Amino acid sequence: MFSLSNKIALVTGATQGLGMAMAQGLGKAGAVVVYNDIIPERIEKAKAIYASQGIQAHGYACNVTDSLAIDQMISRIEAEVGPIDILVNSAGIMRKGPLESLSDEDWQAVLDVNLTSVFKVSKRVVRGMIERKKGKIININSMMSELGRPTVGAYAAAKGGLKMLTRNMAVEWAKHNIQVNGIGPGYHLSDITRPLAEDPVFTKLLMSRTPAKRWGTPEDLMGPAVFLASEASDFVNGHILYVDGGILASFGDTEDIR
Ligand code: GCO
Repeated sequence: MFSLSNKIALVTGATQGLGMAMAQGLGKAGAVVVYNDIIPERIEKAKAIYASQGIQAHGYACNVTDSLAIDQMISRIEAEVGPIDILVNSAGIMRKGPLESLSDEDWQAVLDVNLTSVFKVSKRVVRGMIERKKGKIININSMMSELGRPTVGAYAAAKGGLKMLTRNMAVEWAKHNIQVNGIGPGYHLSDITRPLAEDPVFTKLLMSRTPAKRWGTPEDLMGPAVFLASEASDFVNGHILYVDGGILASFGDTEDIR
């Protein structure tokens, strides 16, 4: 029930980091991987990485905030690769700063990529899923779907909105046998979090808040992605699966901050 053989999976933002790891997980489970990035140069570089892991992957450059570009990319994928069975909305950016001084442009960029693009891409891809009466959509949420933290206000607002967008997609599209869910990564080593991992003070805070007492790795997200992309989750709708080492279950402990 966890096999993804004969499935085509589109993962946005999957030329590096968490998106690429989840795409690799889907590929290892048998899916044909279609991956996206806004930067064309990254597409070719990623193709070699996928190939080195024996994963059949097709790359498409597209700005996922641009509806016309999205329509052109999805039409090309459907024509060149085939119908999209699984959509993972993983593209995301970070613009940090205190809310009182955050620029309108930074706010809007974060909301456009982390929230609105999910609406735009999903709206275009779901057409085929509705026609075929079958599909899986996985939106990549965050700890910040549930928690705030100084300087990530725009990101938290976007990811909080993404939690409810995920639930509303699930509510509207379940009758078409389309399961929409989310994955909420905790703190996993990625380009966005690398500065934090290099900060001993933050790591001390994080370990006090993480019952598993370690940083997550991108590989920790592979299994959850396969589960939500497979038949094993055919009656799971509107669920945000947090892969966080227990952060959201814990008030924290004093062990690491004495
Ligand atoms: C931060 C981090 C987080 C992570 C991730 C946590 O500064 O707290 O950047 O926002 O990016 O989203 O799940």
